[in-house]
Amino acid sequence: MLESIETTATKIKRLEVQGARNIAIVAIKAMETLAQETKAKNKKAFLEELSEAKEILFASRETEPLMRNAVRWIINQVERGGKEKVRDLAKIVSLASQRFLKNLEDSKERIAEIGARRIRNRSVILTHCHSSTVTYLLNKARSEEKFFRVICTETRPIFQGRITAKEMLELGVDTTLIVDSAARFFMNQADFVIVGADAITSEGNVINKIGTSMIALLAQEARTPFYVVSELLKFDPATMYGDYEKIEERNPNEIWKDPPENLTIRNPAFDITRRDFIHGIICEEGIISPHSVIGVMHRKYPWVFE
Ligand code: RUB
Repeated sequence: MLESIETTATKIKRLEVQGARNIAIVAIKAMETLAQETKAKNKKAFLEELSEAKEILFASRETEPLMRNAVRWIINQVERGGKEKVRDLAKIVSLASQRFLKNLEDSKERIAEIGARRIRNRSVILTHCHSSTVTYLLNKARSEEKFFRVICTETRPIFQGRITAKEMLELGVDTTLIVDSAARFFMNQADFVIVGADAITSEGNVINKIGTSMIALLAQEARTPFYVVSELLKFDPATMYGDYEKIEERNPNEIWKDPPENLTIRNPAFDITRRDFIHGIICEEGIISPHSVIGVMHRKYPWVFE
């Protein structure tokens, strides 16, 4: 019965689906499919199925609180919906999924609107990895007839920067691809840096693709503003109660396919950028300081803390 969930989790693990938003979206859709196809006979069995699905999805990638918040919220809606029949419970999953997806879409639109205002004609923007939120924002700026230049890092080990570069070229944006280690060399040309996020902690630190914190560090040294674009629901409530965000460590094969014996290769997928290096977080509530994330979360999404 959990076939759709298993298939989705495998796709996420293998990086056939990439980026925090896309991961959350496919996970939500898999929950919906599960609810449509369930053979559970009663509420208890249905809730057990949802809980098993949750565990499988959570294990697919460790550093993805947006997906976790979405799945948890959907299950909460079912538990609190006051319904008993499986058919009605499945309907709740469907409605909750649609609502969450709509909120994600609205947030993306709002973030793009706000962020695009920061981009002027002839702005030069440096970005790292591939974030669908960043590229949507740049798409928005482009649709406002702004001409700007984008510098993309290639993003070792698996080159997500090439995806960004291709998307930018399709938009007709003047695009330059650089190796990750050339970021300092080009930083003085950039008016600002924009990157996405996988997670935001209660202290306002941001977790994103490995290399992001290095870029933030050198952006500060070059006095180049460093912005993060992120839906607020990438906030991880567990960090508030002392847990550290887990950093996924991936297969060393991604770095070197046939390495010499006895070589230790480490391949963390993400790193943590301290809030002091972040000029602002561009989110659905506006451009906010990393320090204020927790307050904004309490106001806008209080259920996250339950
Ligand atoms: C992708 C990555 C992206 C964030 C944000 O890493 O770090 O910057 O996930 O993306 P990976 P989005 O390729 O390992 O998934 O804005 O699309 O949520």
